[in-house]
Amino acid sequence: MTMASTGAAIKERAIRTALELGAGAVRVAPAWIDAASRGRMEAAFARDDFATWGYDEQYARRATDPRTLLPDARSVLCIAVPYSIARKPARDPLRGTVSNYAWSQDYHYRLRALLRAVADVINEEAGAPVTAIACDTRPLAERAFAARAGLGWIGKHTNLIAPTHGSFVFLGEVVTALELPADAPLRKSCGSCRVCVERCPTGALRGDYTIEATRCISDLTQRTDEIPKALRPLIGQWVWGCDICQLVCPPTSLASNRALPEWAPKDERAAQPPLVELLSLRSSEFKRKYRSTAMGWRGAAVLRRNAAVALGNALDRSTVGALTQSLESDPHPMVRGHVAWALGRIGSPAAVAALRRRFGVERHRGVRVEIASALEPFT
Ligand code: B12
Ligand code: SF4
Ligand code: SF4
Repeated sequence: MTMASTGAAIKERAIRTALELGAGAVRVAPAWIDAASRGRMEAAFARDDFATWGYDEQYARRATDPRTLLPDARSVLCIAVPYSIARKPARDPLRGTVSNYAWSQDYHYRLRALLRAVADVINEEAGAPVTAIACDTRPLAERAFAARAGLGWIGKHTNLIAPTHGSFVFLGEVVTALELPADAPLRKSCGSCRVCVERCPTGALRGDYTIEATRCISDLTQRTDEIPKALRPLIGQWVWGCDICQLVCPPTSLASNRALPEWAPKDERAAQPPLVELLSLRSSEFKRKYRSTAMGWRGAAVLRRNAAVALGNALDRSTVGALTQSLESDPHPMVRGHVAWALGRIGSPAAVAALRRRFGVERHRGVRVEIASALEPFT
């Protein structure tokens, strides 16, 4: 057997394994340095598009060179795992909305198991460890390599769109020292479509295939500090992630291939949690309900803060009691600050009275500033 046919046979076996374990598509990119993506990344970081992520030139260099993960890398097996489950959301402003990437078990567990199984097959064929795996958390420009492998194309919403699956696919990679036959990139783009750009509530998408990530609701709901005040009203009911630009995207809404049932929310509350309950989420309950999901990444206080913002957008006076309770007793100043904002938005006499009462006793400087600003229209 020649080296090339050996590579082809290993590739075929690796693909078969991945597909059997729930992958939707698998393709191979050569592990050369991706200079074009490096340039795009450096430009994005210089614009401060990713300020919340602390990415810098060094990250761009590392993420575009698979040898960061495996010193003798030759090929990157790129894998797309579909996770979209069709679901009719309940129309209830007192329920939050969770992105469909986060409403079942944390995808890192499933993807890593799949990637390890594929890596094992390659190692077994090679008779030695010749692989490294990556999914999300390691420095690798996953979408760029997936696009180069022809797994899909990068849309104006900056997600990779896979033919027949759309963009609701997770990406994972097996980097290997073996030379596997590479696939060609697709010759596709969004053309003149701009639907996602027009429908993004925060104006995060520029329309030139770049994103100001610090404006993206997905980023806003995951950050661990204060959400900029001007952006809070634009978040609507999202309490974790955001799917709007993908839900409106024609190649995704028309995609024929859907995910396995294991990606469905475990119940309705996982996809649309009642906001008043989420506002009082304590650590023990958080561990039980959210620790094993992608919503568990940033802790309970972040989810309570997000519930406060969504309640401030729901503008429902029946929630003033719960918000007042939270303003008086939430142990986290960030949560009390966002609750103050929500009460100011509702602006009913009871909400204003609660804000004034708390201003008299609140000691945290940041929370006092939030309360004062919430009371401004009423003074
Ligand atoms: C930081 C991060 C975020 C940030 C920033 C998002 C962003 N657009 O970069 C925030 C928190 C906003 C985010 C949100 C989401 N994320 Co995220 N995120 C990441 C992470 C960890 C790093 C991305 C990164 O380095 N960004 C910096 C930019 C400059 O680089 P890049 O996007 O990787 O690549 C760009 C260049 O390479 C260039 N490029 C390369 N080749 C080409 C070719 C052409 C022709 C063009 C035009 C451009 C181009 O364009 C790319 C897109 O801008 C990746 C995992 C990873 N390690 O890659 C997941 C990842 C990108 N996220 C993912 C997901 C699922 C999401 C959400 C959908 C979750 C949600 N529903 O809330 C949203 C989508 C929001 C959006 N519109 O992008 C998936 C995307 C899967 C897919 N189909 O594309 C990834 C790959 C995780 C995974 N392993 O599955 N995410
Ligand atoms: S995920 Fe939401 S906020 Fe982020 S770019 Fe898409 S539509 Fe805009
Ligand atoms: S909505 Fe249109 S412009 Fe946006 S990613 Fe989809 S096809 Fe491209």
